[in-house]
Amino acid sequence: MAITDLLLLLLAVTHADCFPFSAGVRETAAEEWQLAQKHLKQFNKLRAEPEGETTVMQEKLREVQKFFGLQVTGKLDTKSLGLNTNAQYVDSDTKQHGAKWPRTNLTFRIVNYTTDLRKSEVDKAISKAFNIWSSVTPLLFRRVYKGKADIMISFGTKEHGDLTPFDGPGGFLAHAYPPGEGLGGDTHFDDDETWTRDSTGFNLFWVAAHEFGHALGLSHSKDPGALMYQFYSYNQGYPLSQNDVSEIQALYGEWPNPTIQDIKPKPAAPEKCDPMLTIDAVTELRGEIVVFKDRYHWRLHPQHVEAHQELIKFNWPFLPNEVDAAYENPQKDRVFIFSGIKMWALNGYNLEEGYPKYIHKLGLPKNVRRIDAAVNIQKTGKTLLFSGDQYWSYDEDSNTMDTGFPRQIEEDYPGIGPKVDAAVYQYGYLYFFHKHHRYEYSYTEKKLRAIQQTNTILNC
Ligand SMILES: *[C@@H]1O[C@H](CO)[C@@H](O)[C@H](O)[C@H]1NC(C)=O
Ligand SMILES: *[C@@H]1O[C@H](CO)[C@@H](O)[C@H](O)[C@H]1NC(C)=O
Ligand SMILES: [Ca+2]
Ligand SMILES: [Ca+2]
Ligand SMILES: [Ca+2]
Ligand SMILES: [Zn+2]
Ligand SMILES: [Zn+2]
Repeated sequence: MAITDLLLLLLAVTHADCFPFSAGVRETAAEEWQLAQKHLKQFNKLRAEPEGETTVMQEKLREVQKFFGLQVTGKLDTKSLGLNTNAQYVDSDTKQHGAKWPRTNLTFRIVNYTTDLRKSEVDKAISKAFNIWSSVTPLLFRRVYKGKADIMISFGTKEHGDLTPFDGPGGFLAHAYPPGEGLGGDTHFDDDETWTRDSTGFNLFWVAAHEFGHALGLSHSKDPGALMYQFYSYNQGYPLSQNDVSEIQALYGEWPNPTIQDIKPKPAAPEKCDPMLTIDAVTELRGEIVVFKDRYHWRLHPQHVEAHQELIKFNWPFLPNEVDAAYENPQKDRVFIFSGIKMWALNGYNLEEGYPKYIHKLGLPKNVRRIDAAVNIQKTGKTLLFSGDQYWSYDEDSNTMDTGFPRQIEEDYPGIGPKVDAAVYQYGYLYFFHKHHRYEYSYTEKKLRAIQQTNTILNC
């Protein structure tokens, strides 16, 4: 039986696919990249093959890891944002379409325990993880203490009885078998990981809920905000997104007696090519464009057509769930993020010391409670800060507000309306976003040149 889930730590391979290099891709790097992709394809092919190939597979994985670790990341331009090597990759291309349990009453047994947590804590995490799925479907899970259960749960290290050995700390975190007899539904956790109740190690409840999704027949979701997304990204609060709920209900139906009120699936990820798309903020970041929308962001590398979507928290766990405005100061190599009356300075994936700060430290009056949009004009060193129908000009060299501001947006930038959602400066043009339109403004001529749809920025 093929395994549905391999949780991989460390290597965000699909990330690499989206933005492995900075603007100037050298030929050798591009060649290496092609080679890496070839390796990855082979690796995926092996992954899809039945057990017995597992040693080869593991070897291949190590090879790929080594390859990426030593070659690709080694060749990264230090100024590019590159791979988020903190990313934990959950891997599954063994689609389980149609595999489901023929009944809704299922049994589980916790065969043994990790020593990282108290037994009662493990019990609690496991039953909470089952409850996540039973609260939205007619599924019922009953715990048994001996003999066979549909879902046998165990912790093991290295070879642990199914010829699919774990790999020590990092790498594979857990795996689960799709519905079926015997090994079907069984869920194994790598006990070389540190299992926790919080986010300090790997959150057992979170990984268990994800794995049980596979044990019930789900494959991975494309929605970066879904529990069934391929990357581990622990979040407090209700873990299911609308996408997870739809998928499980497609298999088992809806919960016939919806009395539980605290079920609030998170809304699905915004679609980049939705003609009515509006955005929260946009900035450049070391040559890439980053577009913020709800709790998600897209990253668009100049060499790629496809924008890559992730949760904001995935790359910057310290940022709030939603942001108001963002801009880059390329001289200082910092990106500034605004949300409410606070601002954060990013150095790549890291938070600059001394942040978050209050936006009033910039010299804004106290009655400004949020920034709608921010943009840095490279050639003047000025940063324009928009709030309501006014804007300010901040001098990045002297770190002071320019006199003569605020000014009315409509007076200086006629044609874009009284307010802006987001702004970015590229190729000598100022781009303003308001609702589902993008306004292209010539900075030098102070002239509106074109109006497009907001999603133009995402190559739609
Ligand atoms: C499932 O379990 C519930 C509660 O124990 C029971 O009432 C019901 O008849 C069972 N259904 C099936 C199909 O076994
Ligand atoms: C738990 O059970 C599994 C499967 O029987 C076994 O391989 C593993 O060694 C056990 N782990 C511990 C910590 O006893
Ligand atoms: Ca089983
Ligand atoms: Ca491991
Ligand atoms: Ca905004
Ligand atoms: Zn998975
Ligand atoms: Zn196993």
